[in-house]
Order: sequence, then structure tokens, then C-alpha cells
Amino acid sequence: MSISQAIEKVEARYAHQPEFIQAVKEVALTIAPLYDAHPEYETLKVFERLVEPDRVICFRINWENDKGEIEVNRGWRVQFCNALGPYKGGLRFHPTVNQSVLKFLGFEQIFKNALTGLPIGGGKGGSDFDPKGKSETEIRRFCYAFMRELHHYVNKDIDVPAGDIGVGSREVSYMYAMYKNLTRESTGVITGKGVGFGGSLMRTEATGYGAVYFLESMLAAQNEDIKGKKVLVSGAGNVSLHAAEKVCMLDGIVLTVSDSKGTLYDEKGLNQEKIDWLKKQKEQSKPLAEYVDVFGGEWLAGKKPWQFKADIIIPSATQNEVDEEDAKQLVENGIRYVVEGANMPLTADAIDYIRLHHVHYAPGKAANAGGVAVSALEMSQNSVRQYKTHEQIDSRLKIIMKNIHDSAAEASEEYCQTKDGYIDYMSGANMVGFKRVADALVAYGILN
Ligand code: NDP
Ligand code: 2IT
Repeated sequence: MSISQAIEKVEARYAHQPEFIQAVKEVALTIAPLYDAHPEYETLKVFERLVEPDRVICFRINWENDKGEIEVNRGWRVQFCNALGPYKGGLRFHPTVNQSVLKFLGFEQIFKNALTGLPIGGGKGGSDFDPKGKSETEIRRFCYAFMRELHHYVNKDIDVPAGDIGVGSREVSYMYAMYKNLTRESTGVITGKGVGFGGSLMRTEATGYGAVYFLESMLAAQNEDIKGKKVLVSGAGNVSLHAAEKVCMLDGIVLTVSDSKGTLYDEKGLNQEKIDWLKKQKEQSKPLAEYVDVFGGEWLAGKKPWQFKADIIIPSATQNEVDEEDAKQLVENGIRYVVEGANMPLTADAIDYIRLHHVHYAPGKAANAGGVAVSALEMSQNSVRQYKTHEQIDSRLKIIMKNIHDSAAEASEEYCQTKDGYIDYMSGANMVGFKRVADALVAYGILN
């Protein structure tokens, strides 16, 4: 079955899963040169196999709210592909979570994890539980209830979850506590744990910092650096605020952050004091808009951050937050680099538009791989029951991000006929990630 036939099959079978189809097509449409060079991939139906998860586990979560009422949510774990190691990927708690969203995230995770060069397969999970407006005790009860179900399916050598939207170190620690309680095991079954009881130093910072390390390599490839460059960041969560922090540390100018309510614009740029304030504000679930009263700037209710002139954007909130109209505005405003902190933040049309206009584009599966990479370092620290230092993890993270950049750039040079120093990171990253997984499947024969 050719790749185009495999796409048709996915479109027919999963017509009701638009995000999943979007993620599959993005990979499929860029790996053709590699696929053509390896006839064994088609013989062994590698692509057709990879678009079908090993299994999707779906379960009910009953929990009790503060009024003593029973609430019922849906939970999932998509165990997509373990060709390279245990299924690995985060858990998302957000009302928009459904099978399509988790399958797109799990599919992307396979190739992202392969790009890190570490022994981890791809998976994703979560729930349609909405943490907004819930009390601390409700969050705790939900996390316990979620793991009461999930623990049947995960294990340090089988499937290792972590955080994602709505799941940070607090939630991971509650889930880990329930896992330990039920299994009497103290193992690396989940990553992003608190430092001091199994968590790795720098896991919290890793995704945002890693994305900026990737950006540094992109800029260096064009003989530029980040100093003085204007950057638009979206989101105000884990990835966004750490990406913003690293940009500031390197003397870039972060003009925006945002959330589901609107955008904060500060023409003077963020600094460490402002970022610390933002972190505290989000931790306490307080409005971003209050920033203006403390530091000045402008609050744009209901607006995205893409209307301002800048050099770089780091979209770090959620999928499809940059559409074709936004892409047109970004090109018009002189944006030259797009670095995806989030997973699939650009629609397919937006990607086409910016690539057509030679904007350098780093897809999430390459640029935000630093988080899962440090998760994998947490797994190995847990296995040997030793901790690495901050400096050791940070230098590994830098090396991993540089390797991802360089391998994607090399594949772009080998397979894509680009001109004027343009690097096709999307095709390059897809081909490198895909090849590592495909070669493992070929080596295994028809199992896996
Ligand atoms: P957080 O929950 O910490 O923060 C999410 C941020 O995005 C919040 O500011 C939130 O605003 C905003 N947001 C979420 N959904 C929407 C929406 N539908 N519309 C507008 N804003 C929205 O999540 P993370 O920072 O962990 O994750 C952000 C992105 O990065 C996701 O795509 C995730 O998959 C990806 N990612 C995360 C990694 C990690 O290590 N955590 C690793 C790699 C990728 P509000 O508070 O108002 O909802
Ligand atoms: O999308 C992602 O890579 C994550 N949410 C992190 C996954 C992980 O296992 O650390």
C-alpha cells in the first residue's frame, strides 16, 4: 500500500478524528523521498502499521467533588508504538480532550521521541476533566481516581506517562502517590515528579529551554543570534514561561504571552522579575490581565498575540492556534522564525503559507522534544537510583537539541531541493524520526 493509499484509508476510517488526520498527513506528505528510497517500508506496510495505535485504552473516572456529589469523566491512554522503548508521553487534562486529540498527540510523540535518540516509544493520554475552577482537594481526588484506573496499564518498562496541558508537577506527584500506594513500587513509572522524590532537575524548564536551544541553532545556521530579537510567545503555562525565561536570559526581547482569555503585550519586554510574577499568578489561577496594574503594558481581551511586529514567534499554548489568516499577518509583520513550543500549533494552511514565504519553521516534534528528552533522563536516573546535577542535565539537553537540529538540517539537505540557505526542518525532522522507527519495525519483521 502506497502512502497516498494509506492516507485515504485513515481519512475514511477516522473521518471523525480531524486532528489525527491532520497530524498523519503532515508526516505522510513529507516522507515520500525516504519511502521511495526504501522499498522494504512499503513491502512491510510500515506506514499503514504506524498510523494504527497498538491499543487505545479508555476508562471511566468517578470522583467526588467538594459538595459530595459524584462526577464522571472519561480517561484514555493511547499506547501508540513501542518499537524504540516503553510508550512515553504526557497526560492532558482539558475539556477538549478526546480520542482524536490524543491520537494526534500520540502519533507525533512517536517521531518526537525517536528524534531525541533515546530509547522511548510513543504514547499519550489524559481526560476531559477541566481543572479550571476546581479546588486543590478536587484536583487531588481526581488525580488519585485517574491513577486508580490507569495503574493497570502502566509500568516503568511498559508505559511511562508525564505532564502536558493541565498536568504539572503537582498532579504528577498525586498520581505517583496513588501508583505507589496501589503497587508498593517506587519506580520511574511517571516523569515530572517533584525533585527530591524521583524527579529530575530541570524537567520543569526542559521543554521551553529546549525550544530556545533549538532556536539558537536555527539562528546560528543563518549566521544570526538571539540578542535583541523580538519574540512573540503564546500561552502562559509551563512551556511558554520557560521559553520566555530562556529568551530573556539570552538577551532576546519577549513582547507577549497569552492565555485562553487574551494577550498581554509589553513593549518594554519581559524580564526575570516579570516572569516570576507571571509564574506565581498562574500558579494561583489569577488573571494575566492584572499584570498591567503592576508592570504596565496592554491587555488585549480575546486576542491572539500574532498582530505585532517581531522577528520570531514561539507558539506554546495549544493545537491550531495559528491559522492561515494569522500566518499572513505574521509574514506581513516580518516574522522570520517560527518555533513550535506547543504540539501542532499551526494549521496545515498556516504551515504551507509560512513555508511558501521562506519563514524558517521548526515543527513541535523537533523543537519541543526537550521535555520528553529530560523525562527520559529522569527514567534513567530512577533506574540507577542516582541523581544528575543541574549542569549535567542542562548540558545533555543542549546536546540533544543540537543533534535534533543538525540531523533534521542534514536530512533537509539530502532530500529536499531548497534554495538560498532555506532549511526544511519539517521534512527533515519527519524523515529522521520516521526512519528510526521504520528501521526498527523492519528489523522486527511483522511483530510490533
Ligand atoms: P500548561 O497547562 O502549563 O499551559 C497551557 C497554556 O496554554 C495556558 O496558558 C493556557 O491558558 C493556554 N491554553 C491551553 N489551551 C488553550 C486554548 N484552547 N486556547 C487558548 N489558550 C490555551 O501546558 P503546557 O505549557 O505544558 O503545554 C502547552 C503546549 O506545549 C501543549 O501543546 C503541550 O502539548 C505542549 N508540550 C508540553 C510539554 C511539557 O513538557 N509540558 C512538552 C512538549 C510539548 P489557560 O490557562 O487560560 O487555559
Ligand atoms: O508533548 C510532550 O512531549 C509532553 N507533553 C512531554 C512528554 C513526556 O513524557 O515528558
